[in-house]
Amino acid sequence: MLDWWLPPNVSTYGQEIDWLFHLIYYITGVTFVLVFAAMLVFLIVYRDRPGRTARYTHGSTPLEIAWTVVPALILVILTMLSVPAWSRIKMHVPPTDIDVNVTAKQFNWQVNYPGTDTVFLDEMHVPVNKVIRVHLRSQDVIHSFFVPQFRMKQDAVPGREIIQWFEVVTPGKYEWPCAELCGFGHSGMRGWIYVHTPEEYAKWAAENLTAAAKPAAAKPEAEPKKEEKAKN
Ligand SMILES: [Cu+2]
Repeated sequence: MLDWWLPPNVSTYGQEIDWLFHLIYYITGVTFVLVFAAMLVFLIVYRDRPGRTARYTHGSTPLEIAWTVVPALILVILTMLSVPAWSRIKMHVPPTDIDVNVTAKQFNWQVNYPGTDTVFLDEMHVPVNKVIRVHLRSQDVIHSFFVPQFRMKQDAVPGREIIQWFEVVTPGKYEWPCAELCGFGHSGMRGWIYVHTPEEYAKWAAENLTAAAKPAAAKPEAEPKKEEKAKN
């Protein structure tokens, strides 16, 4: 079935985002209908007819004040309604012991877990029902970390480390595209985030994040060599 509306939310803070999204969507939707209905009425009522002459007007001051103040008030109210969610989601990170380093580059997500040297390309593994603190960097241009089901989108900016977080309540495999046009291969820049049950995650971590697993993790090293060749 074609999924034409928002993808299902699996994040602890998704509902707060969706509520604001729907509120803004309905306000703009109603405004859109009213504006177009008024436009059509005016087109018909004031159409050119024989014998009709133009009437010059300087407009209506009360009307102009009204249509300036009402949208301004709506924007101020929307801002005030957004502040709690913005503050909770973007300005604070809940306490957690799970950190993941993500360094974006043209055109991959490079994922590293503190305490290990392993770099995973385009895949992240995390446990369900845990706050995941992401340390987001970029090594070249601006990229954007986007997981629609997590309701999370954050630019990765060269020269900055941006800390964001998410907590997922449903295990699964989630698509992880780059949402900022970042160059020729942008459309192919995507990864997958695997959200595991605690047992599955423990098993994955034991196999991939322990000292014994390190030799197996040579996968990403082929990548820089390829680039050097391409430059020559
Ligand atoms: Cu990108």
